[in-house]
Parts: sequence; C-alpha cells; structure tokens
Amino acid sequence: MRKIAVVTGATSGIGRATALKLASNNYDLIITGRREERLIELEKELQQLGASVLRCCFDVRDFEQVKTHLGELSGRWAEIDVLVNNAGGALGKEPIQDGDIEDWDTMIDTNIKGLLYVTKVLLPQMCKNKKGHIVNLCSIAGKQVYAEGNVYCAAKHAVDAISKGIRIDALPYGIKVTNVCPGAVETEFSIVRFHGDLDKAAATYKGFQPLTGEDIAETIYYCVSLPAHVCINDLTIMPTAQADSGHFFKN
Ligand code: NDP
Ligand code: 8X3
Repeated sequence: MRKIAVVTGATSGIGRATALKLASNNYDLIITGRREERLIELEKELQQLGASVLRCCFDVRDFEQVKTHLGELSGRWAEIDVLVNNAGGALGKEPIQDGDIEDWDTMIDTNIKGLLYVTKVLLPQMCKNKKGHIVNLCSIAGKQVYAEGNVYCAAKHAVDAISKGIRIDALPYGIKVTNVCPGAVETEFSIVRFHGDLDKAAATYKGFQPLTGEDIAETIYYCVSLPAHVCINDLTIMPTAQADSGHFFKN
C-alpha cells in the first residue's frame, strides 16, 4: 500500500527533490507551488516513478486558496502520512535599517503564516486519523542570527517555535514533528533572495561545496522512515565546509 505525502513548494530545490525521493519510495504525492508549468512537469516525472499525483497550484500566503486546494481532500488523499512544510525562502540581505518592507511582509507571510495556514487546514484530519508526520523546513537561520539576515532569521526562529508548539499540541494524536535546519543548500534560494541577481546568487556558494536539494531530501526520507516509536525532533544539517551561520572554510 502506497503512503501519502504533501510537499509544499515542490516546484524547485528541496521540495522538488523531496517529492521525487518519496515517489521513488512508495509514496503518492500532493504537490504544491505557484508555478503551474513546473508542477505539471514534476507530476509527469513522479508518475513515471509509479506515483499517483494530486497537483495543487496556489499561494500559501492566501488562506482561502489553501482551504480550497487542501481543505477537502477525500478518500485516500485524506490519509496523510507525511506533510513537508517546505514552501518558503528569503528576500533581500541587508542591514535592518535598510530593509525593504515588502520583502519583510513576504518573508513573514510565506515562511510563518503560509506554514501555519497549511498546517491549520491539514492537521485536524491528521489528528482524526491519529497518524502523521510533519516535517517543517526551518534553517540554521532559525537557530542563529547572522549579519543582514535579520527578518529571515526571525521568520525561521518562528518556524522553530511553531514546530515545538505543534509537537506539544498534537502529542495526544501520535503526530511526529521534525524541524529540519539546513545550512547552505544550492537551489533557487539565493536567486530569489537577491531578486534574480545570478552573480550574487552564485557568489553565495563560491569556494566551498554547498548541500544540494537531494541531500536534504535523503535526510527527510530518513526521518520519515524511522519506526513509529522514534521521532527526530530537530535536525541541523550543514555542508562540511560550514561550521555555523557565520563560519565557512572557503578555497
Ligand atoms: P527554492 O527557492 O528553490 O524553492 C522554494 C519553493 O517554495 C518553491 O517551490 C516555491 O514555489 C515555493 N514557494 C515560495 N513562496 C511560495 C508561496 N508564496 N506560495 C507557494 N509556494 C511558494 O528554495 P529551497 O528549496 O532552498 O527552499 C525550500 C525551503 O528550505 C524554504 O523554506 C527555505 O527557507 C528553506 N531553507 C533553504 C536553505 C537553502 O540554503 N537553500 C537552507 C535552509 C532552509 P513557487 O515559486 O512555484 O511558488
Ligand atoms: C538558508 C540558510 O544561512 O542562507 O536558510 O540563511 S541561510
């Protein structure tokens, strides 16, 4: 019997790699993101791996859209085994006094409120089913604050707190919560952060070997594959060349 996973932000990077990893390992997938053409492309790849796919194109910042797409899952699709709250990212990297209000709003609305909206819609059913594993994509930025990271770090610190909160509140229902905190992963993250500036994005990963989306997907798969009585609550995963938010060994 195949399991059911929801992966938000599956159109790129960590989310996309996680959807593919799960599809290769006996999961059917509910995939979400705003870029429909990317979802259609991914749906085909997942189907080639034998997975059934429910494709949901919406913006996690809009609670009505979240409800419309995920609020009325029926049949097998409502039997969610794994929810990967991955949609998110950073916008801008500057001292807080020079920060852009729109960037701040987007980071708070996506990383915090979007994750909450998806959880609010899906968790009641998971509690009813008395099963499920929520994997929240936090970050090393949710553990440490670094120069010019200010609001992104604040948003990911909130994710860290929300993971702890869900774990306590959903405890009676046997729901696992894993808070995954990666260091530098080379995806579209920095392209988005630097508003499409490819040179700045590439410079982020120059002189050391960053993690890949696939590295994080492997780790998520490990976490969700453990026996029912075992839960990894919190996991920090770094490139070997990165000690913490501020210390890199670069060539
Ligand atoms: P990518 O930019 O490659 O992927 C981000 C994904 O989030 C995309 O699929 C995007 O889809 C989706 N997304 C963003 N905003 C929205 C929105 N408003 N509504 C719906 N979907 C949205 O970055 P990563 O794969 O690296 O990031 C995935 C997660 O991992 C993020 O939460 C990020 O903060 C976190 N992370 C990343 C690290 C890194 O170094 N890369 C390190 C630590 C954590 P679409 O644009 O199609 O909507
Ligand atoms: C992404 C990692 O350190 O670039 O969350 O903020 S970092």
